[in-house]
Parts: sequence; structure tokens; C-alpha cells
Amino acid sequence: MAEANGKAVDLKTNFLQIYSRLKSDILDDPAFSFTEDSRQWIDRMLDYNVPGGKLNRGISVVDSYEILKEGQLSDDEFFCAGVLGWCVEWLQAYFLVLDDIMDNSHTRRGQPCWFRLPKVGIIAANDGIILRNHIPRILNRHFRDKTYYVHLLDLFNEVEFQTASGQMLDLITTHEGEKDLSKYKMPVYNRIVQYKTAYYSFYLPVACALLMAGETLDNYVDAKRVLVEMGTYFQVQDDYLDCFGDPEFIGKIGTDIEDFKCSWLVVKALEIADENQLKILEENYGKSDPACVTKVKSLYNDLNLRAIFSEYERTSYEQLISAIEAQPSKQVQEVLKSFLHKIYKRQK
Ligand code: GPP
Ligand code: MG
Ligand code: MG
Ligand code: MG
Repeated sequence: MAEANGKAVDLKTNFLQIYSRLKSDILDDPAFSFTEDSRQWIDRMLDYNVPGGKLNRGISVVDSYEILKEGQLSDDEFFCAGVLGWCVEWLQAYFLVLDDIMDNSHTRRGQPCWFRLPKVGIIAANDGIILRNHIPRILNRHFRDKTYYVHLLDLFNEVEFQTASGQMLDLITTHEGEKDLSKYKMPVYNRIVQYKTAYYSFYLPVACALLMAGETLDNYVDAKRVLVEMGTYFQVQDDYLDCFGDPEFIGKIGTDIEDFKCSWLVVKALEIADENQLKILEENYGKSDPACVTKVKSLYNDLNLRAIFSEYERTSYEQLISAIEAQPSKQVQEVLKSFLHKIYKRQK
């Protein structure tokens, strides 16, 4: 275990070194003649938003590629997989900067959301666009001669479109019909999270590794299905932690109740609430008054949502493991299991 941890630390250190190199490339990009101020802005904006997360998505590209190659990666292979991993992290940074504006969030990764900084404000919207534009520039610099270059571009475009569509569903479901809880049912929930979270967080890192390994993505629709399932489970955890997680530890203060989100918790609560409890939800869900939020949380406790979540977590894990073991390729099984073990019972 100690050795495995040491290996993980090394991997993270080496992965972070690639970030520094990519940042330098961006700050020396001849396509834009930086002034002192603008160089400093991008430098600070990148450090604030790109590298400070858990890096699960990015490192999963490297881990998955290593499994698919069945052996130690050469320096060049590690670097290429790492660059793709950072492209996924850049995509995530872009989504989070904008998502925090849309969700009216306060903190992220243990610090104020980027748009909350007095010097930043709505400039964050343009920073999101800049982050997004860095991705094809990084891909062009490092992958333009690879046979799979065009497939990578297609993949990133496709996944971005799916995520933005999921974000649209998340946002219009929240406002449409002015606070109508009757539409918050599990199929609606599953559709939102499949699009807004699962494709970019789970399918994308593995698909990047498959392309690097010379595979054709059309041959992996079953693995994709499992990854989408895993992404759904991950977003259920995110929704649970939004309410029950420790903000100090998860690095963000939950806003789902205030924002009237179609969260897994409210969908479950609506499934089991009696008439009185339903009334409490109708009167208090989606209000920013802290007293209303407290009432919703205490109702969640009365309904035993913590225990229901634990049970969901256990059965999802079992279902995912059996779906994984039904995959024909042993390497693909290992890739999927390694990803699942990074998130099972996560506390942040
Ligand atoms: C997670 O939702 C989904 C995203 C971060 C995708 C955003 C997509 C855009 C196109 C902007 P969330 O709001 O529950 O995440 P968190 O809890 O981290 O704020
Ligand atoms: Mg959101
Ligand atoms: Mg959010
Ligand atoms: Mg959330």
C-alpha cells in the first residue's frame, strides 16, 4: 500500500509538471502578443482554475493508457497521455468557472469561486471562453501529426456539446413552470446527469486513452454505457455531498436546495414523502432563506436519506462491477475498475 501511495504521489508530481509546461506554451503563444498585464492575468487565471482539483479525470487518462499498453510508459508516451489528461482538466476548469456563475455558488476547491473575486466578476465569462479555446491549441501543438488527431478533435467537440446540452437541461428544468416539484422524477434526473456530467467526466478520459492506443471508439459502445452509469453514480454522490458533505472538506458550499435543483436527494424525497412532508418541500425547497434550507435538510434526515443513499451506493457498486465483468476485454475491465475504485465511497 505504501508503495502504491508513493507511486500515486510520483504520478501526480509528474502530471503537474506537464501542467507547467503547457502553461508556459500558452504564455508564449505567438498567436497573441501579450502585454505584461494580460500575461499575468492568464497566468493567474490558469493557476486559480486549472490545477487545484482532485485531478481524477486527468490522471485517469494516464492510468487508462498505461493499462491498455500493458506496461510502463516511455517518457514520450507518459507526456502525451498527460497532455490529454490536462486537456480534460482544462475542459473541467472551463465548465466549472461558468457553472459557478450559473449556480450562484460561493466557493470551489476551498477558495472563492473565480467570478467572486472583486477584480474578476463577469470577466470570468470570457475567461471560461479562453479556457475552452486553449484546448484545441494544446491539441494542435502536440497531436496534429498523429493519425487519431481528427478523432480527438471530434471527441472533445462531441463531449462539450453533450455537456452544454446537459447543463441546459439542468438549468431549464430548474426554472421551467416556476417551481413545480411534480416533474422531478428519476428518468428526468438520469437524463440531466448523463449529459451534464457522465460524458465529460467518465467517457472522455477513457476515450482519450483508447484513441491513443490506436482503438476505434465505435468498438467500445458497451464500455461507454458502463462509463455513463458510473458518471450517474458519481453525480448522485455529488448531490449527496452538496447537502451532507463537509464544506471544509469538499471545498464547496452546497447550493442545490436554494437553487431548486433537480438533485437526487429531492427526487428520492419526493418518492417517499407523505402529504405533510410534501407540503414542507413545496414551501421550503428553492428558497435562499437559511431557515427554509434547514427545514429541507431536517426533512431529508427524517426520511433517512443518508441510509437510502448508502444503500444506493452499495447496489450501484455491485451493478457496476457485474457490468464491468461482462466486458469482453480484460484490459477494458481493468480500466473501468480502476476508475470505479477512485470514486467509490468518496468523501469529496
Ligand atoms: C456538474 O453540476 C456539472 C457541470 C460542472 C457541467 C457544467 C457545464 C457547463 C457547460 C457550464 P453541479 O453544478 O452539480 O457541479 P458542482 O456541484 O461542482 O457545482
Ligand atoms: Mg450546475
Ligand atoms: Mg454547480
Ligand atoms: Mg453539485
